[in-house]
Amino acid sequence: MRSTPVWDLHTHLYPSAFGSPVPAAMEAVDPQGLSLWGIDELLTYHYLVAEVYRVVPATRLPYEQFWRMSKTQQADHIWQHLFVDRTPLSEACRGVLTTLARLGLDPNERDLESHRKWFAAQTLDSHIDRVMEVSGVSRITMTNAVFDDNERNRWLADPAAGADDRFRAVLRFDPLLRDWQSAGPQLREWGYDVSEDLNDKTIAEIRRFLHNWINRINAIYCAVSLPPSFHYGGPDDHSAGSTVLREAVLPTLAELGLPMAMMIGSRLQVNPSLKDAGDTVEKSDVASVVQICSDFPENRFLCTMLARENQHELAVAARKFGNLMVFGCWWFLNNPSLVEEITRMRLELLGTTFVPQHSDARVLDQLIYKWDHSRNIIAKVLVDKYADVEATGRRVSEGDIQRDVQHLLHGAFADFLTP
Ligand code: RAT
Ligand code: ZN
Repeated sequence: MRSTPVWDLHTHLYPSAFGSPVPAAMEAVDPQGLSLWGIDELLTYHYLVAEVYRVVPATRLPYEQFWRMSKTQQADHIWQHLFVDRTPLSEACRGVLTTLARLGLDPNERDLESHRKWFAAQTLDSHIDRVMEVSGVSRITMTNAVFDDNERNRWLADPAAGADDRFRAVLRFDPLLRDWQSAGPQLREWGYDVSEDLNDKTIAEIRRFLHNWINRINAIYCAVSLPPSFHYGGPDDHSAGSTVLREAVLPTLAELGLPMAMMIGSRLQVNPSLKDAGDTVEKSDVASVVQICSDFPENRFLCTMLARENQHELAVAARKFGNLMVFGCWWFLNNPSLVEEITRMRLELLGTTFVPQHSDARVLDQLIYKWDHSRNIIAKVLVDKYADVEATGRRVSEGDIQRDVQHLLHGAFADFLTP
């Protein structure tokens, strides 16, 4: 489990060609750069922004004041309150310590400057290699948000930006399914002849848009995050989102042989002052996933859900549909107790036919802790399951274990991409 390479199927990481706002040895800083790494980015991860507002509330530090602070000042604030004044017990805090320790830094060091010095002496490309080696990640899948101006313009300016063999691209287009009212005018601005009405011409133009961008970035799948209220009601469901999904997105993906990833259950911006940390979780509708898998047998679906309450029903759905691949313990589920419970349940219902984890890393170095922690839990669950099998008298060989682990960390996803 520790030495088998992982194909991480969902991250928010980028190759160095996308620019980096982090100071590094002999490298130019790109303030809007997308490739995040280093100690200040680790400390200002949105999971930790939410946590620092538990201990220094907005009545003492108004949100606007926090967002006006420089990245270094924000990191100092989080370090002081979560790592110096308190024991860093939460999973996101512990993750920073695991990361520092596995990079050879001292997790007892209270002086942030010494960590900063170490990171500032690295160069990004060699640091990417180092982090991949330490974390055992052999391939990083990006999330390429085409409706994000900063990212889209980088692809347009440098078509080769994604050509780094360590990375793979994923076309992400949430507004297309969540908000046709604003996605339509955007497409028009980009030269696609769409109207508000989802007529045949408009559907053909959405398909052309998808083809163009899938080809431009060489996407290995397409992805959306859907709200807890997401509902798909079958062929008679004429809501804009369902129409775009049924008539434009899924036929395009079936034609190209690419899977569609649905990440369902995040309710956006319940506290907008927290920015990326302001989203929450609510229970979602597994019946819609079942309907989609049944209505589109020519398509393949990757699915993860955010609510703990949806996990059992989703795993059962995967028993019914070979075109459904359940993956990951997403965001608020990425805590040891929940990863263990969910992985155990999935193994019991699905054998090894699921992808137990993805990192969702936003900061390169997070690959280290996300995979270190997850590998330990997946191994613990497997040990129990092998013991149960051996209790029947059936022997489990080292070769069996190697094959199973390789499948869980790499093969299940790779095979699903190219069946
Ligand atoms: O887990 C996260 O970091 C979230 O903020 C989201 O990025 C989520 O994973 C997503 O891809 O929408
Ligand atoms: Zn994500």
